[in-house]
Amino acid sequence: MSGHQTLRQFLLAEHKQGKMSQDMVLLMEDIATSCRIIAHKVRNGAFLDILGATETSNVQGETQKQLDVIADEVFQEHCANCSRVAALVSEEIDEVIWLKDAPKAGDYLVYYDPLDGSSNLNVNLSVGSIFSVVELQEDITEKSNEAVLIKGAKQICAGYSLYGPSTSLVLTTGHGVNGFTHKIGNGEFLLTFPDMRLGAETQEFAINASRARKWDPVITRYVEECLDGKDGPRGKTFNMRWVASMVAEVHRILMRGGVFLYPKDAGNAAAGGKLRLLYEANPMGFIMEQAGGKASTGHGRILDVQPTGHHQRISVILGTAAEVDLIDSYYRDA
Ligand code: AHM
Ligand code: MG
Repeated sequence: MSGHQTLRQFLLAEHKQGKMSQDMVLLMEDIATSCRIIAHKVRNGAFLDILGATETSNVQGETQKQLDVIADEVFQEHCANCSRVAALVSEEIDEVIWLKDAPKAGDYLVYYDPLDGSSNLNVNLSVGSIFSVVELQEDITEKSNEAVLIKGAKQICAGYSLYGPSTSLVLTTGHGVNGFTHKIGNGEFLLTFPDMRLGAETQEFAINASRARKWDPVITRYVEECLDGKDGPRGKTFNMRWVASMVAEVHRILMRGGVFLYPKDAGNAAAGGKLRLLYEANPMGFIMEQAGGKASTGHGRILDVQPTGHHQRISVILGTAAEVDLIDSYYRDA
């Protein structure tokens, strides 16, 4: 016995306390299985010769890695096990995949990015999977792509798995955030980081600084003030990190605080930003809020944005609440 609660023990305890349905327990176990399988494939990718690009691109025009496609198949196969799942909405698939003939209110929609940060694969840096679950708000008569455009505030579960030095699984069902680590040997996810919380303050930020010439004046002001150090308006020295893997950045922020920015800028404004609302911004926003942080577009709470397309992109600023509030206030003043 390691003394750590297993994922199954944790899920069953949450179910007993009325914090999640039995169907959600099953779905979470299927998602955890998907993440275990993807972790195994990522770690053996060089031997299986699957680290490179495919001949295809996804609907957003991005070249897909072989592992993007493989990870998507793993999610599709396992999430379909839970009979309450009405549809799967994947970053890698053009159209919504409807699994039920007559989807009803209360059925689950599962949104996921099966392998986020996949440009890191062939240099052996951290990647991850992100997922989110929403209940259908009403019975569906027409199984269209528009039927899955539900605000992030309606999420009943979100999480990610980080394929780093160890494999983490971090979850929220709206009752705080809990982190599990995959134990090599018995293959179980064990609760190693219960009740993850963000501190009130931070001295660390994350942004792709190579885009500085494209930033709007608010982002430029915020970053310059961080870089000004002790003698500047912030009165303290900031550190900067950029992994180019959102799952890794969010995990670092959950562990030691910080703020992550992928704003809309002059280079990505036509698309609405870089990161996807349904697969990246909403689940990570929900996790941040549940850990005491915030997630904003700069002009309002990400979870309150009404989606207009299932592959929609959006400006993302998330992490320690005081920093997100400060950036929001700069946008109000601009
Ligand atoms: P992806 O879903 O195509 O992998 O793109 C999302 C990733 C995020 O994980 C990361 O924050 C960002 O793209 C990195 O972008 P950049 O290459 O501009 O650093
Ligand atoms: Mg991706």
